[in-house]
Amino acid sequence: MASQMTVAHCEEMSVMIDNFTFEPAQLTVKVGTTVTWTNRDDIPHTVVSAGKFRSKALDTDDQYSFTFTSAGDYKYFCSLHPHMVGMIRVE
Ligand SMILES: [Cu+2]
Repeated sequence: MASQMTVAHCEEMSVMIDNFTFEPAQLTVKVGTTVTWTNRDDIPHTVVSAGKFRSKALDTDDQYSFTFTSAGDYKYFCSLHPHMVGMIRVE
C-alpha cells in the first residue's frame, strides 16, 4: 500500500549503532523478524530491553541479533549510555 510508512516485510532487519545513536531509532517489523544490531562506533555499546533481551557489550563491528516472536512495542537502550534509546514495534 502506497500510504504505508516504514513497515518492513522482510524477516531480517538491521539497526546500526553509530555516533551514540541507534539508526533507525524506531523500526516496525512483522512477528518472526530477526533484528541485528551492529556497533559502528569505536567504543562499546549494549542493546537492552528490560525483561526482553540483553546483549553483551558490543565492541566495534560486533553484532547482536534477536528474533521477535510476539507483537508489541519493545523499547530498548544502551546500558552504558542510557540516553541512547530505540524502539522496535512488532506487529
Ligand atoms: Cu552505548
